[in-house]
Amino acid sequence: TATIVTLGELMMRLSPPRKLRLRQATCFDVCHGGAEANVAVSLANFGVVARFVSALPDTELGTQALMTLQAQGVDARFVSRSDGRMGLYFMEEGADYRAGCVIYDRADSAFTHLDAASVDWDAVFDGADMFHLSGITPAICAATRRLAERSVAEARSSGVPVSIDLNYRERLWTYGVAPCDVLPALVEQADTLIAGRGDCPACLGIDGDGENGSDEWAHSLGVKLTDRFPNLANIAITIRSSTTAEHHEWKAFLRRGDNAVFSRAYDMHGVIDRVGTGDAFSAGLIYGLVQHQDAQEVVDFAAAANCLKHAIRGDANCVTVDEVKALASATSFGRLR
Ligand code: KDG
Repeated sequence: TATIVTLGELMMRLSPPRKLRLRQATCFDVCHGGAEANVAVSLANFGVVARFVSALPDTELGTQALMTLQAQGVDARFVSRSDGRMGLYFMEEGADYRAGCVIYDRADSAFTHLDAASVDWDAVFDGADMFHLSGITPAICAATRRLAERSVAEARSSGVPVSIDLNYRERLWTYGVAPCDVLPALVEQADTLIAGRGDCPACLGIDGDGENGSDEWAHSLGVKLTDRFPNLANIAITIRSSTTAEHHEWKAFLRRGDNAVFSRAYDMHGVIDRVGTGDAFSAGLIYGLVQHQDAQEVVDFAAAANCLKHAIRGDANCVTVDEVKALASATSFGRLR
């Protein structure tokens, strides 16, 4: 079975129940999330080995977070326990035309104290088929940027292909560098790039031609990215047309060598939780790639995984390969029920 390594921060998420606004809340629903951790949980649910590298505080909150990873079957042997606090984020769910919002409370988290020199990189990448990182990790602070850079370099020197999801979060990147100062050098070393429709202009200074989100735009963006980053074997772009917090259309584009394909477009109604849908896509894409599926199968599997995540509360996609395949191959379906 395949082994995928991911590295990133796992936070505790606190959200008011029943779509209450934060200012109305008298209690919070608790779960855990973080882009690369979400990918690991999703991959563990697909039955592959998902090895997560991180640091959690040596407190009960850290123990609780670690137990949620272990309960989902993630290989957490490389999650160290250290000084620093549990990173938190507060999430107000959107409803209809009211957008949701996220408030980070993660400064000085244990993850920001993770010293790259203390990680046994040879053991981390032993037997690994792919390493996945997102643009969130280098966005947090200078220390996590160094950690991200080191992890990619270590993966490369171990011969492990690298996947990067740009995952642009405008509100991170507050330590004096811009995404364009950091991410292109990481993408140069990657085999697989995953980007939302607004990510490439913001993170790489590259945009497609034509109307943003159109098929023509996606094709031209794929060509420009291939020209700029010739090592990229796979370029995936996710395209969400937002209407309201609970309804949008979504599809994905994958360029693999000269082969460029789209998934079907999903019409999403009654969205339960949109957080982590991009990570669900990344996990589906990685799963398809390591299973040697062809380009159309890969993008269809990843898109169906993304679609199912919209119907799952919490950051991570707790669905099986069979459930994803059933949706990917369904010839007729309506709303998520
Ligand atoms: O992709 C989902 C993430 O945004 C969420 O899990 C929280 O990692 C997170 C972040 O930094 O926003």
